[in-house]
Amino acid sequence: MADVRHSACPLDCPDLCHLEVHVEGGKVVRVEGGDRTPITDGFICGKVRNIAEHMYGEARVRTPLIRTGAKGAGEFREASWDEALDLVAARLGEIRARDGGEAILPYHYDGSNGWLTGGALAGRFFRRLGASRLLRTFCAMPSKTAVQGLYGAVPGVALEDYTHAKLIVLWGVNPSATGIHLVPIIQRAIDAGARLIVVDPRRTPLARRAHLHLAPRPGTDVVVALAAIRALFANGQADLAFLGEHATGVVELRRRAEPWTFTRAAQVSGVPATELAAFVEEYAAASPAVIRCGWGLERNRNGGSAVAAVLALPAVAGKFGVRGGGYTMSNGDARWGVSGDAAIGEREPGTREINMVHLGQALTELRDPPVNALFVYNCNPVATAPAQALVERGLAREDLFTVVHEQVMTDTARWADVVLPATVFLEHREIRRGYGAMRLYDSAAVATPEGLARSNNELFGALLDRMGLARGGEARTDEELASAIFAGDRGATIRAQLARDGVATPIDGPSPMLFVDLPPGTPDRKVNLVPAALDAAAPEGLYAFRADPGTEAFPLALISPAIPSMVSSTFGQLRKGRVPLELSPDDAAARGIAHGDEVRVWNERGEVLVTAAISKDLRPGVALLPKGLWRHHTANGATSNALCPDTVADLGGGACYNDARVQVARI
Ligand SMILES: Nc1nc2c(c(=O)[nH]1)N[C@H]1C(S)=C(S)[C@@H](COP(=O)(O)OP(=O)(O)OC[C@H]3O[C@@H](n4cnc5c(=O)[nH]c(N)nc54)[C@H](O)[C@@H]3O)O[C@H]1N2
Ligand SMILES: Nc1nc2c(c(=O)[nH]1)N[C@H]1C(S)=C(S)[C@@H](COP(=O)(O)OP(=O)(O)OC[C@H]3O[C@@H](n4cnc5c(=O)[nH]c(N)nc54)[C@H](O)[C@@H]3O)O[C@H]1N2
Ligand code: SF4
Ligand SMILES: [Mo]
Repeated sequence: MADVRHSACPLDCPDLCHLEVHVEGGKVVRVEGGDRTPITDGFICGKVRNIAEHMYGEARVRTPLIRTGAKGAGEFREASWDEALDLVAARLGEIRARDGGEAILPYHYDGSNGWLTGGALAGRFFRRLGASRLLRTFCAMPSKTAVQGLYGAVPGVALEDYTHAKLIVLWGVNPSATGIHLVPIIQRAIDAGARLIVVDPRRTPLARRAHLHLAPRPGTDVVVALAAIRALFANGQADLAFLGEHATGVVELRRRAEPWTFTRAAQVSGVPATELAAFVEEYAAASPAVIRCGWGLERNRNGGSAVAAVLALPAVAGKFGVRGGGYTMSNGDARWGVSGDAAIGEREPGTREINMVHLGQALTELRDPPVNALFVYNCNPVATAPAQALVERGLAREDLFTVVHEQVMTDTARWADVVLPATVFLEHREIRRGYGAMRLYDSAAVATPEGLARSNNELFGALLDRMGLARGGEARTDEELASAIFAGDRGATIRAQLARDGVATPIDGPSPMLFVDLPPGTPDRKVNLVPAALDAAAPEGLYAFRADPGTEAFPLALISPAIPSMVSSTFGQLRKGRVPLELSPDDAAARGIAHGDEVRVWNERGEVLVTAAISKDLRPGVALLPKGLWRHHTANGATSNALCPDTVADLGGGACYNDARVQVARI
């Protein structure tokens, strides 16, 4: 008989599901959705339902491994933890003594990591080493910078409140793949009479159900949103009373929107002027109206300005103050009153900062000191960083010492000198709060670690000891780290909620309303429509439109959105077979390409060999190869990331994956 144990899913997904995990003899046999939140509502995605295949599959790393073959060949011998840790500590110690701490680069993102495995002892270890600091920009930096500039660190409309909306706008977001629990909520709203508008260069599953679908050229959302703002003012549909009381920068925003007539915006975005007008009419008339802003629109040169302009819409049109009205971006900024940073226990040093987008450059060009040790955890950069060929050139350096702490043998781990086996979240304790669902869980380990796998804190705790960086009396065990996070009255309240309900809610409750339950988090408690700091940070000022990077040689915009069967690159080892490049019928015909043809996709950075799939869902000028693919998904082992530039967005140093411009030909 299987035991049923409770957990929560900390994968990089907005929904943060409550899980019921069926465990037999310490092993996970099946996972089902729980009912501790209305969002999970008893169901979960297939990836986590079948996570046993990931945990116990042949790709799982079960012991420490030391490289025996050439760099990147993926040939290793098994080793004990003692041998592997001695080697890692010795090499890091040598490099630090010779070149300084900054020659060591920790490289990490957010695969399935909350407050215990995301920072904590890893943060303490690299801070005390004096390592280079990583600017974590793969995702959400332009949008976070924009939303915090306009509204401060506040949550948006709760996903469960979408049932109250009369109009739902999905802007650069594809919940059918990336946050499936919003789909039935939207359907309930539609059944109750709500309208649905989708803004996306391709016809997503929900765009098929939408009453209006605007399909802008990638990277032109700022223009679409500014044209809507201009029209709202010009038509007398702006809520001047709300703006007068609650906003600054109104005149300046209006001035910046002024050039974007529907005609001009249509030329740039490819969205017909009639559709722009229809959007404004529907948006102005409906209340409650909510915009669910996603991340598809931020991954380009104009991403920060685009998100800012989209999020200015509910202020201009006066959509706040009613349940189900306003916007949702990331709800990671709900007020918890406690923070994972408390577990790090070491101040950030003033060492150099390296934008993770520039990994390839950092490994091949950086001097004084060069990066001579790379320590990867919670991340799979060969599959997820831009400029893939440059990244691999860097990883091939004989004089680079690379350590990868991983659950499975990823394309990145294959390049390592030492691979260390990591636990899966069901094998360790994790504390995580959602960035869609406004909930927090503290989930104990429910399964026995596979093989010799160790959690991030076990690994970095051992390295703190081995390198003489530990200090007596500081928090080290998961329970001590959790106590540091939950210190104080607020922490005690959360712990009491967790003990009673198994899930906790923010200070402002599970579905706080901006302007009703809490004001904006800006210094003046108003919406700052043109925040000075953002305006100074953006190279051509906030709300500037920078032209398409396409050229005559590389005219097609290659977008790389998320797919249902993986989370970024996670679970890619389970997805067998090749993944096709999707082309619009027009672009395929212009190149004499038929469905199923072998094609070459290339630009000045690299090439990918794949089969073509003709998709009527794509607008002309746009091609699609998903994010997170592994080498085995294409014929030549390169993926969309081989074609992605390592340029950065206008705000937050964000990655510009969707600025890849390519050519395609039959082979
Ligand atoms: N199954 C699954 N779930 C996931 C993930 C996953 O990989 N798989 N990833 C997780 C992560 S890390 C994140 S950040 C979120 C992302 O969640 P989403 O934002 O929903 O995901 P994306 O696929 O990046 O982009 C959404 C949509 O943006 C569109 N798009 C691309 N360029 C533009 C543009 O310039 N303008 C507009 N308006 N739309 C554009 C794409 O066609 C796509 O349909 O999902 C999370 N959930
Ligand atoms: N072309 C293209 N590329 C993209 C994007 C795009 O739009 N286009 N989008 C980007 C986005 S939205 C994101 S968020 C990034 C994600 O980039 P990554 O964070 O690199 O992607 P993940 O697949 O989430 O990789 C996380 C890895 O960490 C491992 N892991 C999980 N938990 C643990 C743990 O507790 N300990 C250790 N040591 N390892 C663990 C997993 O096994 C997995 O291999 O990718 C980006 N890449
Ligand atoms: S990946 Fe998302 S939908 Fe799937 S179980 Fe985790 S939180 Fe739920
Ligand atoms: Mo992401």
